[in-house]
Amino acid sequence: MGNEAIRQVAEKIKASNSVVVLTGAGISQESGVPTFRGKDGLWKDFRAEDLATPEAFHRDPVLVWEWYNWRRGLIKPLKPNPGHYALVELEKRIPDFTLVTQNVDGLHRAAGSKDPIEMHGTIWRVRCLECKRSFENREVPIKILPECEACGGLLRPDVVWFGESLDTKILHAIYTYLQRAEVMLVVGTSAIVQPAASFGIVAKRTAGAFVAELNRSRTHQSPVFDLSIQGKAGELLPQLVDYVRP
Ligand code: BJW
Ligand code: ZN
Repeated sequence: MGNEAIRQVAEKIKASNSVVVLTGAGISQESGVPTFRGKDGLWKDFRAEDLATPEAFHRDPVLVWEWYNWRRGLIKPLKPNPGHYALVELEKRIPDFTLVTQNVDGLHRAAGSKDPIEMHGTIWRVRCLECKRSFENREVPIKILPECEACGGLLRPDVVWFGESLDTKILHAIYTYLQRAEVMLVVGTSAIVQPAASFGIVAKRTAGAFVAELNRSRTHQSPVFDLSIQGKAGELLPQLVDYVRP
C-alpha cells in the first residue's frame, strides 16, 4: 500500500523542470541531530534563541563556544540518513534542482548533494571577527577561545545568528530559484524562523509552484500549502524517489 499523497507529489515532480527543496532540522533528526524547538532543543536550560545571537557571543563567548563544542562533538560521528540520500537521488533526476538548507550540520554534503545552499552557514567553518576571513575547522573540541591563524583575532562560528542578515548574494540566488520553481518541498522545518519561513509562500505566490510540506507534525503553515504530508523525512523522501524513478 503506497502513500497516495507522496505519489501525487512525485507526479508533479515528473511533470516539472524546476524543483526547490528547503530542509530544516527535522531532516537530520533521524541521524541523531537534536532539533531546535521543543524539549530536544535545550542545552543546560538555554534555548537556541538565548545562545545563537551576536549579543550572547559578545557577552559570553566562552559559553557560546562551549555550546558549539557540545554540538560539534555530537554531530561529528553522525551519518546522513535515507532522507539525505533520497535528495541526492532526486537531484540526479531533475535538470533544475536546488537544495536550500537551514541546517549547519553538513549532512547534505556528506550524503553527496552537489551544491546545497547552506543559508545559515556551517558549524564546520569559523570566521575571524577582526579580519573577517573564514576557515574550515573540524576540531572537536575546538580550543576555547579560538584565535585567527592570520591575525590573532577572536574566531566565531561561521553561522547566521538571530538578528544577523543573510549573505545578500545567497539570498538573491535563493529568490531567483524560488521565482522559477514549479514544485517545492518544505521538509522538516517548523517554519518559524525568517526569512526561510517565507520561502514556500514566495514560491507559491510568485511562481505558482506546487508546494508540499513533509513534516512529522503539522505546522502553522500546513493550511497554506497544496499538500501537507505527516511522516518522517527519512521514510517519506525515499518513497518519493521510488515513485519518481522511471
Ligand atoms: C521532522 C522530523 C522528522 C522533527 N521528519 N520532520 C519577521 C518577523 C519576526 C521576526 C523576524 C522577522 N524577520 C526576521 C526576524 C528575526 C529572526 C526570526 O525569524 N525570529 C523568529 C524566531 C521569529 N530572524 C533572523 O534574525 C534572521 N535574520 C534576518 O532576518 O535578517 C534580517 C533582519 C535582521 C534583524 C531584524 C529583522 C530582520 C536570521 C535567522 C538565523 C537563524 N539561525 C539559527 C541558528 C543557526 C546557527 C546554529 O545552528 O548554530 O538557525 S536559529 C535555528 O532555527 C537554526 C535553524 O536553521 C532555524 C530553523 O529551525 P528549524 O530547522 O525549523 O528547526 P525546528 O527545531 O524549529 O523544527 C524542526 C521541525 O522538524 C519541526 O517542525 C518538527 O515537527 C520536524 N521534525 N523530526 C520530519 N524525522
Ligand atoms: Zn583574522
